[in-house]
Amino acid sequence: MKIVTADVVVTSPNRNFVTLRLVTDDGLVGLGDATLNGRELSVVAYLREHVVPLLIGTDAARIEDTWQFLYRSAYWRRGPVTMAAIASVDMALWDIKGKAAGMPVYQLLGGASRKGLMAYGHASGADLPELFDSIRHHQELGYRSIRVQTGVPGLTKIYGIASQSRPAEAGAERYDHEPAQRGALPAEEDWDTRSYLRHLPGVFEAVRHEFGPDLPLLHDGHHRMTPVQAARLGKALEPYDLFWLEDCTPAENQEALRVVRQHTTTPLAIGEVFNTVWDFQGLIREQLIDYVRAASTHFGGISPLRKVMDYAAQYQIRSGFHGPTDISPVGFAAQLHLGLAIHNFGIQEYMQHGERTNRVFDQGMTFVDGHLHPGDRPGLGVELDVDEAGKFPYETAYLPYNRLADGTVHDW
Ligand code: GCO
Ligand code: MG
Repeated sequence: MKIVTADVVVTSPNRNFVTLRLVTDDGLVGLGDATLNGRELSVVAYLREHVVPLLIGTDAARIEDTWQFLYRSAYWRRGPVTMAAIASVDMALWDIKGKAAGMPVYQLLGGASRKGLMAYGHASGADLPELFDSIRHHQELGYRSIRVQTGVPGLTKIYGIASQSRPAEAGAERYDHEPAQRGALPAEEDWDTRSYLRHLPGVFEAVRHEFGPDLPLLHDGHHRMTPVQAARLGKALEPYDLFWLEDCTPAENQEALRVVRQHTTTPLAIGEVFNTVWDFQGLIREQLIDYVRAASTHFGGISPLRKVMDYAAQYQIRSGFHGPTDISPVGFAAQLHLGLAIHNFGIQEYMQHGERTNRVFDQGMTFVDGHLHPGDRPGLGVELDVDEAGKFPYETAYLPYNRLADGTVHDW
């Protein structure tokens, strides 16, 4: 089972995606996601110039060996570009192995540990009425767990507030209700942590009052607070029983979480910008987090994500894999298979891709009563329509960034 073709497919149906497509000499096709939002073409170059030539002629059955070869032979380890490239190879090889065995990948990972994966959606609103409407809309879409992001008085454009509180009705032309936007330059947003900290607890109080104690609620701090600010927020939100507070401080400084932990029992999730097992090692060992937020796409694929989840299991730390629309249907499927198989699954973020994306990628997964399932097609269960993909060439798109009122650049 040798790899005879390795193509890097770049397409921008509702947003940019980079997909590695491997073909074996017996005609099996494997797909892997290599999308790095806002920096997509760097991974394309890494794959085309440095990885594809190494893959041709190699044995597609050797997933772990290929992973170790790509990781160790580069000498320059880690980093989002390298790990997204390796992730796409790892996923494509799992896809091929599943197809060769005639089984969905979750069966190869040990079989299903549950019937389906609880998913959360992104509700947001500039004010309370808009936010409530968005939460109801997500409930109508089938979500049983909701992330809550809200406008802050005095700030005009901030992270996580969709221009439409009912994104599914925004039409196929939208840029997948995510913050990145097509255009030559990144958009500038504003930020003020004191206003945010004053405003947010009242929002959660109102949401709990309106929707009751049962609904799991999540919030993303998007790396914006100092350790002591994050500690204060976690404490202030305790009465509203959050499922998690995500990325409360910038993820580079892991010691910050020790300070946060000393002050609050609000569960913490971190890791969407991490790219190796090593980034989680101390956080897991010291029990500074409750949920692993990595995405298979940015983490080197299914194989290393499995390893970190097995380590996390020893500390009762669960998964909360990153699932915005910048994870392609292929990367998303990869983590659904893993989430179904591991014992310590927690929750799965699920933003829905646009209609054009779903024409390029035919997905085998289902979403029923708030729960996802990867489906039972052999492999990952996603097919790529290469002709359809070719209709949507790459378009420059950047994530926004933040400035404070005095002009200082802040974490976005
Ligand atoms: C999330 C994330 C995303 C990121 C995006 C960046 O929790 O889903 O924070 O919204 O901002 O993936 O590319
Ligand atoms: Mg996040």
